[in-house]
Amino acid sequence: MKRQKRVLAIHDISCVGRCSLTVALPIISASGAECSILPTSVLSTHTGGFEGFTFRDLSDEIKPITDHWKTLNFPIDAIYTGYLGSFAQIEMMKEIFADFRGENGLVCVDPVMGDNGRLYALFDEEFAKGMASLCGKADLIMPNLTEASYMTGLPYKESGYDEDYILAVLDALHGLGAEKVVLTGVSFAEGKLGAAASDGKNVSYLMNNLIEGYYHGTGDVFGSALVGALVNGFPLKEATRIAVDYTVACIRKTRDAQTEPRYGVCFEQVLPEYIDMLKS
Ligand code: PXL
Repeated sequence: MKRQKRVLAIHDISCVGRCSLTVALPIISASGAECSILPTSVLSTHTGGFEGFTFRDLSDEIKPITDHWKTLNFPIDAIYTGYLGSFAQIEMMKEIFADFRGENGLVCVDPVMGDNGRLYALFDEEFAKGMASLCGKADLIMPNLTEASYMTGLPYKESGYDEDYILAVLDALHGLGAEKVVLTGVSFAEGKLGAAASDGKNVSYLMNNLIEGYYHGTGDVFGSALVGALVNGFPLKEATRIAVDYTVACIRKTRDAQTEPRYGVCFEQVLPEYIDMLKS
């Protein structure tokens, strides 16, 4: 029987404030791949800008769900993990990788934990160590510079990066065990921002124009667009180019629309641009 590419996206559901699964599902679906999901927790909103959010850990559901899946024996082309709801889920993810990684399957870990030099609410340094060990089980990891610093112990720098610093961070990230690393938040020149993509041999810098301001959920937009491009067969460098350009298009749209940044970026209206990039 013929089949479509399938991505398994494992993130929380933040009901309001576009991030994690409310972003991964539509973007990966737009890439043409089927997006299956495993929710790690349910929150009324994300934790970055709303008072009084609710949080329910779904760890108890994970094993019954995956036990059922094991009876169905369906192929998965890429597993994409993001925000995890508890420390215990880190070990659960390792089991899922072992049980569901297909023959040519790609395991992508976004070690979602923090930004701007700080961990998000609900995470601590112990969690960061756990995330570092999960990164060791992935084929591809996509931290930002904050997450990279918490996982490698290298100092966090807010700005003023040079290539030596970025190469040292990439080297330390490869040291965690992943073959491919895409590091976000890299900048070498004023007004430019992007990502460094390393396959362990070559490093490419994929840059675009910096748009001032803090836009929530862009890491998940970037990661989803990257995974969508990779399952469509784009090599790492080209997939990263697409993810950078799509994320910047989303931010530009949001800036022009003047919507409240904590509600996430207006990624929906630029999905046609993403689909066009995948046709190129
Ligand atoms: O976008 C990352 C993210 C995902 N999920 C939850 C979050 C955040 C960032 O704050 O709070 C629940």
